[in-house]
Amino acid sequence: MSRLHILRYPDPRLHTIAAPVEEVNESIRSLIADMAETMYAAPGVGLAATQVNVHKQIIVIDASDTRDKLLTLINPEILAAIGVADCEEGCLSVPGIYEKIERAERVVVRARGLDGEHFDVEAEGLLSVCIQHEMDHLKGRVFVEYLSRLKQTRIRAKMQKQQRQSA
Ligand code: K2U
Ligand code: ZN
Repeated sequence: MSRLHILRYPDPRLHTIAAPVEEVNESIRSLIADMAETMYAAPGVGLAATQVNVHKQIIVIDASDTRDKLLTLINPEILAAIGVADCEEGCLSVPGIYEKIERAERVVVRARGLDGEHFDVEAEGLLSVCIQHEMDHLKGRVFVEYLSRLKQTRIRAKMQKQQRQSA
């Protein structure tokens, strides 16, 4: 396994739309293992393949307190979105920025797992928010794009300054 580089906003590659996974094979499972290692090391609660510059519909999430319950979602689709909730969000691609975003309170998601079989997840709370956040990544959308133009401009400038300082 290896840790992968996480793209930083406003990298244009974060706006790529991910393609469906055709076959859940060893190559996909190896990528998922690397994504999980990268997520745990960050540390983060979730990670989308888009963030590591792989444009396939793959998400890894571990919203457990014990950090030992990895959820893998391949080709996820939302079957139902219920209610409305505001939750503070962050993003490994936008370090140091935390903002309240309005999301569905609960979601029902259908996806393929590591075995390639379909399964459904009913999620609420942090898991629900994270699933919606990660599925946005697969659509090429970063959470800061829900904010005002002024906030987006300030965040973009802050990220570009961080990039210059770490170069
Ligand atoms: O996509 C990512 O960069 C991973 C996010 C997932 C996430 C976003 C919003 C709410 C929960 C999870 C990272 O885990 S950011 C770290 C974090 C965790 C909990 C709450 C806020 C930020
Ligand atoms: Zn994110």
